[in-house]
Amino acid sequence: MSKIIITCAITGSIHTPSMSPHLPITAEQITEHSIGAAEAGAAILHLHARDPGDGRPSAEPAHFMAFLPQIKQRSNAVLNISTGGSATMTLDARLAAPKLAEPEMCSLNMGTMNFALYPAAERITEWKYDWEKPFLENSDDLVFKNTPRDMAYVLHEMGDKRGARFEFECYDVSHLYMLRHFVDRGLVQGPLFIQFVFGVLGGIGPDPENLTHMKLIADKLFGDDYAFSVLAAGRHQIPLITMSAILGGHVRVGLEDSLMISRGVLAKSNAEQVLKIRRIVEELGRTVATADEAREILDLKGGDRTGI
Ligand code: KMH
Ligand code: ZN
Repeated sequence: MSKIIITCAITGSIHTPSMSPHLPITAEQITEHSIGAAEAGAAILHLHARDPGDGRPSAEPAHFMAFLPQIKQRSNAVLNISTGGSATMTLDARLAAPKLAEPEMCSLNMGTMNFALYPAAERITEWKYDWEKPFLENSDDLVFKNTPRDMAYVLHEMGDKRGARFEFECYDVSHLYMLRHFVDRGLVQGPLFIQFVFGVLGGIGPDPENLTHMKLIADKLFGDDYAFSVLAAGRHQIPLITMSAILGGHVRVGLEDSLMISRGVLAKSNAEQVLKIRRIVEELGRTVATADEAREILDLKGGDRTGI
């Protein structure tokens, strides 16, 4: 088995400030969490931005540029910028910062889908900011739009024109077939890095049987020319990614995907989650990849060839 790549998704656009006081919001917080995660063993940092005033998800290039150069200066980690942003944003808004930063990696969401966050609203009793409740509740009528035309556009703008490689976010088995379609059109080249996403309401559920099935179909569609990683929402995070490590896959942690470190206990930092999965995978006999080893495995262009 090759070395295992730990990706850490630092803040995302799903959780809101009322859910955890530890969710990084400002550029300084996102920087410190990122450096901590990298020092703990994350080779890849998956990044979104937030408005430092009230913590809402932001696509503003200035918000990204307030932390990207700082992280780059202090760490060799691969910087992976989300092109998913938040489901509430237009594709042009989602792409503004990645186009400017020309990162080594960016995410690519492989299908249009529901992205239902509203059940989380019921668990919150005290709201920190006015925007949070409607943001979560209105997700009962929200479409996360990623049409084939959108995907082709992201592949062209970020891949062909800027040399980025992709974290292909696959929330269902159907998304694997969509990815295969883009391979067949010659718009995507291996080695592919596929993120199997479990537990988003609107995507595939967090059952172990679904992971073995996703892997079975990916093996069939992509043969040896792909690597997979797993992320799972909330309490399913550690069990499902441990299963990925056992099956030869890579792992993703981070407060984007889960705010917890164990049952009923909030994670105080992203680094805590990195250290936890690192302990587990090392006990299982896997060796954690450095950032440069991840660059080699994923055939990335190099940290010196970005716009950051
Ligand atoms: N939020 C995760 C479920 C993206 O940023 O493009 C998937 C994700 C999407 O990270
Ligand atoms: Zn993300």
